[in-house]
Amino acid sequence: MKKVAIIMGSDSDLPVVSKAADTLKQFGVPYELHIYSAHRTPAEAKAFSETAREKGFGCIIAAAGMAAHLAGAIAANTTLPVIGIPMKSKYLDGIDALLSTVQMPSGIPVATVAIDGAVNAALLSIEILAVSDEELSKKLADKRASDTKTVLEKNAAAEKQYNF
Ligand code: RP5
Repeated sequence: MKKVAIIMGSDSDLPVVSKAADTLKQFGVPYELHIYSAHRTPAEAKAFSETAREKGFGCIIAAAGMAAHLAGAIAANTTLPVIGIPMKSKYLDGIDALLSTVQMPSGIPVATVAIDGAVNAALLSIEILAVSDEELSKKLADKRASDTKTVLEKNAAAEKQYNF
């Protein structure tokens, strides 16, 4: 199976981004996690992107906050699919990172998830790998069914408590 890379701009992103790692683990998808910054360690971020395909990665998740150029800088150096997570920061609530990540120029796509959307980033990366992996695709369908069941159970409990 192809691996997923999780790259983040700072260790301060870890508490949120580790949820992407947890999700990949739940699905049995191999991953690597690295802290590389587009601004503070641009050489490492570039080298990783340029060699990711030959190292067996199928998708890259890139999380960054503030002037968040990491996902775009990675996408500029690979044709692997790149998923950007805009991270919330204390000044502008993540709107700065959202706009920096999502507004890519034509030709260099970044699939941007919600602010702090680490779980969805992981799920999207799994969906990308599952295009050519039946077993993974079945796991995704099972998870959807189980999530739906949970919500319907909550609905039943709420209806029972509040409706008369
Ligand atoms: C970004 O700047 C990082 O991704 C992080 O979200 C933000 C702040 O980084 P620290 O100053 O906490 O290291 O590059």
